[in-house]
Amino acid sequence: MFNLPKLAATALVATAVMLTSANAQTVLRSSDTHPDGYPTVEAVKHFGELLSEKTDGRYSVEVFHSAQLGEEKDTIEQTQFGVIDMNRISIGAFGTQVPEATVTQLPYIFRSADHFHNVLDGPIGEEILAAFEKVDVVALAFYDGGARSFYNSEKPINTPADMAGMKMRVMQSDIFVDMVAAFGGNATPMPYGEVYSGIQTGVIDGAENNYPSYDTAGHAEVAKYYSLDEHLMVPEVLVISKIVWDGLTPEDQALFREAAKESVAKQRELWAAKEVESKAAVEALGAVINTVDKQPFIDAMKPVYDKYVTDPALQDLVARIQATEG
Ligand code: GTR
Repeated sequence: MFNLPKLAATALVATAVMLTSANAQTVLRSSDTHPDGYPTVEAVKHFGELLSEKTDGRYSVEVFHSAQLGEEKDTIEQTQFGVIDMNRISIGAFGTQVPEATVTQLPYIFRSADHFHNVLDGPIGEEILAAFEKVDVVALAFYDGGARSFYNSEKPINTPADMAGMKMRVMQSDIFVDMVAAFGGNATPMPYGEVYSGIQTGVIDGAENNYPSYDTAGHAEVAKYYSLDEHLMVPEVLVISKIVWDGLTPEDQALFREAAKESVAKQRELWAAKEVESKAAVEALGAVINTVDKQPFIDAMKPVYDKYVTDPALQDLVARIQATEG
């Protein structure tokens, strides 16, 4: 009869000892909207392994994939409040909260994957990462997110005029809404997890994303026309809650940064392979892929630049990005 409380008390003491001991382990929860196996999910797992090695097992990471912790916008708020420790998200999901990061959501700001890497791997990338502290997260590294193009259930898009009247899902970011409007379409902001049923039920005609998302979220099943206008290359970013960050020693903060930077090479390798694999997968499913003359699409984006790049500091940032080689 007395055994049960005694056992419970012993367990409590054991837990307390574990928590106060120098070998205490902290498992950080990290969110991702993508399914297990997706390049970003695997990269954050790899980051966790590197971190664990560097901290002799004091820190490790558990990745909650497939939006188990919620849709991106909600998980950002939870990360800001310290409810979720870490997050791998698209910069697009931050909307226009961080002006320096918003420039990466300007259509056609990046000319190629090389240009994207040259910008983000250098001082401009560091400047953009540092800007996230204003919104209570610490950004550790950028991952690849490829080029985003429009897809829909109706017809191939060859010119911006083909988008007239089409309802296109976008991320919940004003700049995405203005972009679709400038192309002549009707933007419908909605969470990623609602896109499949949105297209299936005809609430929207289509959306825009890279090949791996188009493939793994099943969108190719319901929207078979994929038009390669490649209007955006939005970086993925790995962030940690500022509340969690401020509780780390400067030495551990340096190890977190190191592990994050080291995980980038792995993500890029996985990403490059996944783009090829996903393109083949959607083609096998019957996706109709067309190329477009990009110039009219580029020209149509002037109002978006005029609206979002008014501040002289941002004009300078955009000019420096454009002047970067690649
Ligand atoms: C993907 C990105 C996700 C999510 C999604 C979306 O490319 O990796 O993080 O932002 O796009 O469109 O919502």
